[in-house]
Amino acid sequence: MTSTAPDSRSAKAVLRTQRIELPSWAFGNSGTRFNVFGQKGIPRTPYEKIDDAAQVNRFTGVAPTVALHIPWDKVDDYADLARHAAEQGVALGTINSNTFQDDDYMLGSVCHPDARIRQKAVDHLLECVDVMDKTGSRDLKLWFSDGTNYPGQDDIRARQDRLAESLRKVYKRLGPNQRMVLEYKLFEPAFYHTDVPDWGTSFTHCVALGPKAKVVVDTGHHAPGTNIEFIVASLLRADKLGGFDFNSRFYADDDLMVGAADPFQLFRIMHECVKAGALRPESGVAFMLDQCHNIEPKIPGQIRSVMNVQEATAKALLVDQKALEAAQQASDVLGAHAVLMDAYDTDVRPILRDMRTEMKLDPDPMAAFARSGYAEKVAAERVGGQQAGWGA
Ligand code: PSV
Ligand code: MN
Repeated sequence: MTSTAPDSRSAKAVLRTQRIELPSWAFGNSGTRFNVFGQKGIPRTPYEKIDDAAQVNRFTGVAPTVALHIPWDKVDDYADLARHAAEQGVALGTINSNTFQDDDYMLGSVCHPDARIRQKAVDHLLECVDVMDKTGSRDLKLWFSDGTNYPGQDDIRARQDRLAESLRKVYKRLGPNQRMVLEYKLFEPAFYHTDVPDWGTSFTHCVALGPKAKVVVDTGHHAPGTNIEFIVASLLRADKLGGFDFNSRFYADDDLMVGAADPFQLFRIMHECVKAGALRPESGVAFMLDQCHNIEPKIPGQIRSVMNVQEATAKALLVDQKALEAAQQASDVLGAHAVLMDAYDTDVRPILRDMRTEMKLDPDPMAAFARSGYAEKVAAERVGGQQAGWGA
């Protein structure tokens, strides 16, 4: 029987067009609630964060946009920041909102019982859309730390009503080419209930809002053992997957490099994306990283993460879809599983090295970055000033 397996050439053609967005905050100092660890050469301004992100794109060739977090990346002149990004070969991407780092939000933001605080949060979200107008960004990313710590603390249903009303106000403000993407998270910082804890809640609100509202799947925001690829498949089926915040977890929201904890899971997620055609830019699915590197150097941490996504994608592209479908139709349980595992077990690193060479990149981005001397250069130059951190 002749093989119907996709060859490495067709996989490379898709991999070349893959786009992975980088989070500006991944380049700042990070840590846990126990300590934020300072590293040498950390950017002091959004401009310097963009310079660092541009290095990741320079060595991987597939990370040409940088997501901003407001107010962490607030600047006087966004057109100037966009110009600076373009000079570095990248562009500004998703605008992430922040309604979690203000004393007023202790009991919530858009779900808060006090109308004044809800309005303050909505005003911030509207300000983020103003920023999007200036940066030309398509997506407003919403994540709410809202929830309660104790049963009875607030009315769960009333909070959902407040959430719906606040979201409606922001949705109305979106331009024709703008979207809002609503991220869910099981728990933390609230420990009893969270107002957007799961994809069902996010989905329900997005459906009620309309076609410009989509769900974001942050891979770190699930209970252990959750079948994330099922969620991805379901959202893709309903045309409601706005994108990913990629990272990985062993325990909770660990924010480790994507694919580090469970590369098989990442492959299974990418398999659903490939099957649904979600890698095509027209699909509107944004592949973003959302990681805080606590102990590893930032730029190599991001390069490694991009490579991990590429490797999972390459394996997913190698799945023999025709053979898989035939085995599934024939109720051949082990045959179908074997088709999937054949792709997963393929060493795709030579394919990616080839592709990089064809793209006039170094086949080994980690080594090439280390050799470039950039890390030593910024460590020597970036002396004084306030290093960016998670929250600045
Ligand atoms: C919340 O845990 C989250 O995943 C949201 O995306 C925030 O904006 C981001 O982390 C900040 O790192
Ligand atoms: Mn996230």
